Amino acid sequence: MKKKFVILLTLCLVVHLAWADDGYRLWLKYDLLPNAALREQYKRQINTIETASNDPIIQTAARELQAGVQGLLGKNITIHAAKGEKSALVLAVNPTDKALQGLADDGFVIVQRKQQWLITAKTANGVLYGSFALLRQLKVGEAFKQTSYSESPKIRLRMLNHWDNPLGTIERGYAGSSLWKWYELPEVIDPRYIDYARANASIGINAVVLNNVNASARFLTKEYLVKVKALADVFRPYGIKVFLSLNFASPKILDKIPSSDPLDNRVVEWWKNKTDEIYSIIPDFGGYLVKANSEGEPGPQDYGRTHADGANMLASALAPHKGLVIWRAFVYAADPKGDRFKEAYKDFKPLDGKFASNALVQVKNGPIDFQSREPFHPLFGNMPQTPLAMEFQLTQEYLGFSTNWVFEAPLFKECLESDTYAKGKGSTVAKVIDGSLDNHALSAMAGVANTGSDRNWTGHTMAQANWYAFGRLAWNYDLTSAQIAEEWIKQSLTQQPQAVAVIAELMLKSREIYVDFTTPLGLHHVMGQNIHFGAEPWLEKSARPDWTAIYYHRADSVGLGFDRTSKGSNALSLYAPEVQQLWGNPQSCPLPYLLWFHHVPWTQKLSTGNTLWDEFSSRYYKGVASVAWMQSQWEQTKPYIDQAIFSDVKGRLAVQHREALNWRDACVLYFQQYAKKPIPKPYEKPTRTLDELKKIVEIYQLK
Ligand code: GCV
Repeated sequence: MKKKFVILLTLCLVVHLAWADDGYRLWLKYDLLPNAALREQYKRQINTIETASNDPIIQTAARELQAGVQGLLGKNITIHAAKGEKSALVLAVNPTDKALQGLADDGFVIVQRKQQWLITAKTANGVLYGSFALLRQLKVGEAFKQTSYSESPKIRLRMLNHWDNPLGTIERGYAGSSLWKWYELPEVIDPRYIDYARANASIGINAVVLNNVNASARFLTKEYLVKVKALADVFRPYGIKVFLSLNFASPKILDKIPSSDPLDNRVVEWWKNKTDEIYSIIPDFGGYLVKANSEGEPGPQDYGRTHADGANMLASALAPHKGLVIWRAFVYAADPKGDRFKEAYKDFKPLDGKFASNALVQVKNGPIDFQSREPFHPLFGNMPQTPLAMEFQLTQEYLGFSTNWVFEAPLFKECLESDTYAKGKGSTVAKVIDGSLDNHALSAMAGVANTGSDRNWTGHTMAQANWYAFGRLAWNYDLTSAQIAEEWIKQSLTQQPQAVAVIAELMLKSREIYVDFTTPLGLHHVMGQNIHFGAEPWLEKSARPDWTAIYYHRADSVGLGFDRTSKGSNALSLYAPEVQQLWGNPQSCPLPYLLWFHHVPWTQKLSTGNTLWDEFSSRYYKGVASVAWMQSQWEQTKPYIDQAIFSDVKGRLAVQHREALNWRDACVLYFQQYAKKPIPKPYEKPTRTLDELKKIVEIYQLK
């Protein structure tokens, strides 16, 4: 009896393990295509992979196609030199091919002839992206309808920024520790580096910054550069270039040069030599990302120089090697009377046109700091002579870490589609970023990575979709959030139509639900000081005024919100007149931005017909109810989802519900003290007191 039980238990475990999906394979699952007809059709069409090139990137493409086709179609296929055989999948670099005219270097054409498939591009990278596009089509279970299909990326540099530290921690990382095992490098190459590169290449990401922008100078030492080289060697065959964040005081820290003044010849010489050394080790090194004079980091202003002086000194060290300097605009002085909203503009706008030709300025999507909703950053459209790179945050610092489900594609698109009116209607942020509005050849979009050592890479399985969405939008920002969600679900979770529809709806609503139970109507920056997922609207003291909550919400007996009109900080004046008109009037300002720009009386009637207080407090209740709705919707997917993923997401949704209740009760009770109004019907007053909530939040904040 005992023996039988053990056998049964072992069998159960084997079945469970065979079925369990730990999320490691992301959207790169090459399991047998469920659609038999399609499988047979492709099987007839693809017998071999042919390539005339030994280029390592082409070889990567061929190997990936081989693995994909074998897994998806269940058919062994070989790779061999070009022979022009029937039913071959041919990979070719052909820069003069007429079909490629007008496409970017990374673009590609897939041609379906009677007897062959042909993936052609101007560069090996293009062939790689074409190969992944073909695999994507197979994975989502669709046939190519056109006989000729082409794509071309809109942005040149599609990069991840890792905020990883030498000791393996990740600033604002919620998925374990760093992927980079610095101590083991360069001798040990974790196979995970290759899978990371595959995932990036599959969505068009072609550059990575390995380390935190709050940078340790250690990364520039010889000891670390050989480690960086080892990673660059792994990533190169996937078309990915490596960049480093640097510490501006490195000459001082590493070599005791008495200054780090960018106009001091000793400093200029130091950076030139260091840069030459880097290129002697990594010949295709991408360049530097710099956070300077921000949140305590050193920079050129320490010597009375400008950001442009600092950037240009580095740019000239990089220029002979065709390297780039990416200079961040995330700066803000601690001025209790000022408005942080305006700080970056104040520093950078006067520098427009003063940056070297191999420099870009990287701007966060909004003026404060990756809040769940921000108006677009006023520098977009205001620095026409400077290529501006976009910085989005994939890691969910202000979006519930890895216990909340927030699909970020709608957030990214909202910003990219915003109209700056810089050159009249249609001057969208996307057109600023891709260089088309002001004729810049350089263009870049960066995402602060959400990856870590967790087996499923991103902690919350659903956060994989944010990595995926970032890559897809950097490639083509015209894709809709719905398209991206559907692609991701079909490749990563299930192709069962009803489940796809349920999950897609959850994804598309998730960001708005998060906004509702945390910061509705344009409220912002009321989270805890250290641990940014909880509410702490009562936070009034911090090392800096602009790190408190009261600086932003300005609640009083009259109303709520930050007046940024001409009667207040006048930050609105940084935008084009059309934008000012859109947001400037509290009666007509779209509700999602209302409290960003106006101090609104509690009793003011909004377009919904409710007063501010009623609308504001109701949103919290609706938000919590929506999380409960997410939980019940998720239950419906159970028969169609891997059980390990199903249970994990179910658990995280339960945590999200608990956190949503905390946000609701904390904010409603806190702001009610100012509004002095009852909770609107039919909602019940929270059963907990504000003091009880404060205690809970204190525990979260590790105080
Ligand atoms: C890397 C916010 C984050 C910091 C981050 C900073 C930045 O302030 O809380 O952790 O530092 O942004 O983007 O530089």
